[in-house]
Amino acid sequence: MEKSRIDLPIGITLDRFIKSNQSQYPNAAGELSQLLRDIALASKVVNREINKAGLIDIMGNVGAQNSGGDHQQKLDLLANTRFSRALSKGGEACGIASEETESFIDLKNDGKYIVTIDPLDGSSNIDVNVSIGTIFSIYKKQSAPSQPLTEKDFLQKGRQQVAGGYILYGPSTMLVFTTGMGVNGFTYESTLGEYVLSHPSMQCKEDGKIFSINDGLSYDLVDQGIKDYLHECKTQRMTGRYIGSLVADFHRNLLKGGVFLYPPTTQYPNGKLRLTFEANALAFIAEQAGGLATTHNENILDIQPTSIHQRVPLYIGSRKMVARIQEKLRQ
Ligand code: P6P
Repeated sequence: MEKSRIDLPIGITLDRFIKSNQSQYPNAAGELSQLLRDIALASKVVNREINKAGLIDIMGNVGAQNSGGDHQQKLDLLANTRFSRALSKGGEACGIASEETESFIDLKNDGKYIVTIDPLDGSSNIDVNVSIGTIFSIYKKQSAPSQPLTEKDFLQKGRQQVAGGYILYGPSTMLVFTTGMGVNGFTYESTLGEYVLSHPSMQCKEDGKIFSINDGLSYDLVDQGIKDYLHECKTQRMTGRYIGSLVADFHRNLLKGGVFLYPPTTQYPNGKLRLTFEANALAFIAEQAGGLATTHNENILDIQPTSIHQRVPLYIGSRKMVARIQEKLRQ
């Protein structure tokens, strides 16, 4: 007889997962574990505010733009405050760089790590109740512990990440992250206030039939190779799916197989998405799950950032599909 839900175990909570995996890190003294908990805590607060966005006056934009020229939504700023406050109080991060702020913030503590974060990606979808996300990367502070933070600490290659992850605020809220030993997904159980392991050892299918691109860009594409690739997808009757929230599009492709493309356009000659705040974390996850993330000719994780808000072209998802894009770009 099928077990009733009451008999089923709660499952492995994020706390228990982190604790049980901490022993795999010989030098771990628990700081990274605590930092991941701090990020998870902030996400629970943001999740609560997103879920009631339609009921209190936190929808719409604030009439200002961030350093990238994006119109800031009220929830963008609220999320930025929540994550910055949680990380500052937690004490494990000594600095934060956020997509919502021009420069990095030195938290002036002796934390070993720095965090780069897009507090609320896809925020233009908030008012129409479409899934949005948070994207974060964790790096070790490079400058000497006694020295103040410098911008160089925030210009590390994606391959230097200690951890990378995202929170997807969708029909259910999920936290997906990697510390370089595979990718695991946790679903938020709001009645318990816990993230519970729901997607252990996530793998990206080697190939897929879903391509994600803003088709409205068709006449703004600058690379014939991308036009040829999209034509090939359509002649092969692949499925076009585009949510307009990078985290949601990436997560679907991770689970079902597929590729997300944001190529150079006449408006964004270097691509629209940010290397530090978006591409690096998702590229770390993609690669750990067996997928791939590149620009035209470089693995995202190998790019040496030159500025915190640097944009890059992004092709990310099933390995064979990204490789096919590369072939088309070389023709
Ligand atoms: P477009 C949201 O603003 C975002 O940064 C990503 O989440 C999303 O994939 C992309 O931009 C959407 O851009 O130009 O298609 O609206």
